[in-house]
Amino acid sequence: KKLSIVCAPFCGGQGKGGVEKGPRYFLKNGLENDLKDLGWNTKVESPIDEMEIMEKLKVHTGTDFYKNAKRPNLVGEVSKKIHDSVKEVLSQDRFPLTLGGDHSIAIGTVSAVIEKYPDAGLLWIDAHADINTLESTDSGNLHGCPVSFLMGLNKPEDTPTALKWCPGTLKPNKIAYIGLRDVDAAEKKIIKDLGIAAFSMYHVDKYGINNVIEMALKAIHPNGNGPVMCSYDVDAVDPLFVPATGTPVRGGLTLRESLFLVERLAETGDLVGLDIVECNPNLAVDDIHVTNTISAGCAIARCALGETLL
Ligand code: DIR
Ligand code: MN
Ligand code: MN
Ligand code: MN
Repeated sequence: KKLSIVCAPFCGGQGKGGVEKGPRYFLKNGLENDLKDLGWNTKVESPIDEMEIMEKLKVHTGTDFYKNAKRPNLVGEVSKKIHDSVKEVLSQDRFPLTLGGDHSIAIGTVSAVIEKYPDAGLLWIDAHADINTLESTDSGNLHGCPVSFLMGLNKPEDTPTALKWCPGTLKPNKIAYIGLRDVDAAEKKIIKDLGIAAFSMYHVDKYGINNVIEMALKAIHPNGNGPVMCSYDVDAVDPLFVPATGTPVRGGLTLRESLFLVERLAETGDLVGLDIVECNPNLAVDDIHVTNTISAGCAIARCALGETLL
């Protein structure tokens, strides 16, 4: 059991500073040792230089646009570095646990996992669908767009140069969403038209979290098992438990539901990669909010990587 924690301290996929502090806070909370205690041989990778990126952010903000999408070239550059790091980690037969940063970094992590495991299914756990295209995005924030790049939904002639490296091979029948409750009209249309499996909070309430995760796994691997990549946006969890995040939406997963999901994934033995993104300590109103948010994020990592209650 070997894993690498890939630090992705990047905030350029959205507008709120502080989300780049995620990896530092997770590590300060003792995550690496906790994973060692679970029997993992651990390493920490830092493929992007946080100081350098924060400097570049100043230059790119206000100059780097594609239509109304903000900082596409910086997002492209950073996500490529994350991609290369995750690929290297996978080539060493280590499990990639990537700590964001905002969700735009998943362009790098998910594409790298798919290159290693072409039949991998993607579980996207999030209040948001993050499937806006450069055409459909209202906010212009690229953390709302990674799935469209992973799927190749943006026309090649419409793709910013620095994002052209992303293969865009993810098929609609290889994605399942869990936790959705704030989906843009254009995103709803894309999800419907492509027939993507999407379990909103309505479905969690209707069927229960246990049935929802089974249905989601069935959707990406109809014949049973197969590699699963999980990209976990902590805003899927209700802001009561995870308040320090950029775009909180009430009515989310309970803390137990959010952990049950990954406990079940660990149990399948099929998990091949995990991202935990969008923890922003700057957005907490007090220290308890920081602690709650970071400890929930760390618990998601531990449960996905084998921690059990008994
Ligand atoms: C919105 C919000 N759909 C957007 N997305 C967020 O900006 O495209 N994703 N917050 O995490
Ligand atoms: Mn590649
Ligand atoms: Mn989200
Ligand atoms: Mn997200």
